[in-house]
Amino acid sequence: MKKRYLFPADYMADPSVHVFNGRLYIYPSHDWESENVENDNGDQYIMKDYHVLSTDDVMEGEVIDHGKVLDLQDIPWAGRQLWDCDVAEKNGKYYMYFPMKDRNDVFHHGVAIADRPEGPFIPQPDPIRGSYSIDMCVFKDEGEYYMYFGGLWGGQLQRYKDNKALEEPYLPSGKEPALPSRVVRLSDDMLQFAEEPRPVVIVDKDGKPLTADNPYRFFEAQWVHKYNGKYYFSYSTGDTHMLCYATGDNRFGPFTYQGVILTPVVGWTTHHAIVEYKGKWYLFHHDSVPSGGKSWLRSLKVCELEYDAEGHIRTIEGMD
Ligand code: FUB
Repeated sequence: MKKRYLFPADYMADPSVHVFNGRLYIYPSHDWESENVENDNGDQYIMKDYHVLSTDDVMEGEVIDHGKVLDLQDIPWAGRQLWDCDVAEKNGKYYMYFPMKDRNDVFHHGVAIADRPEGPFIPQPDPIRGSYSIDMCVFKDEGEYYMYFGGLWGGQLQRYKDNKALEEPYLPSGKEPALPSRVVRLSDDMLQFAEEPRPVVIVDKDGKPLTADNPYRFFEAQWVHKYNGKYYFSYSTGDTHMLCYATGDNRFGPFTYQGVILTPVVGWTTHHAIVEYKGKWYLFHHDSVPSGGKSWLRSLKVCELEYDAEGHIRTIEGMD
């Protein structure tokens, strides 16, 4: 299968991808060389700004870097670490949602606004009220906008239960239900949550929630798309290093586990977006091959994604 490194000039990761005005826009994290020892808290991911990339030909065309569109030092509540962002368009304005640690090292979600998909994005003064954890995907469905979010370990999801901060983090183990991703409807002005976030439960073929010891359970990097009327919820399994997916009949789930989209890549993290462009489906993701395996220096990659006649996604080899 043909694959392509999209932007060899720099280390970028965590692609969120959308088609705006007929052009394909990529909103990645911008990786930085880090002196930190690699740890489970993700301290090696010290990103400080965002760039926007775009193209009109995914496998062959020129990928344009529109430059720096948001800088950590311009965000009033900034602490550190700009991780995976996403962008949505409403009424001609473009809203970038990004996770960042505040000065107490707690992740919240910021919003920054632009007049064009390629930015620049101007940050709001404060984070979204009640926001927590990382890795947002904003999905437009029937005229409303929904944000999916959450990530374990360094992503801090284990610090919350029922949308409240816990005194002590709690990570389920063994046969306990795995920690779920979250979904929330955004307010009409796109700047706040319109309701309390709800859990996104992934169940097996018997309708039982995947358990914490299941290697295919949710960890981080959620993405949602629709294919043939079905909702596809895809995600990274984190410490088992796969991209997997589950399907459902509505945006809130539960989603039934279906299979592996991408087997492990070189590097610890795996993270993706699935998008249709000019009649073909693509998997955008990253790996650490060009940096010689440094997990904090990742490179954007793309390949075609295929479904079988029943709508199952064909598994792609991560090491190819
Ligand atoms: O890029 C930092 C973190 O690494 C992301 O938020 C995760 O999804 C993982 O890719």
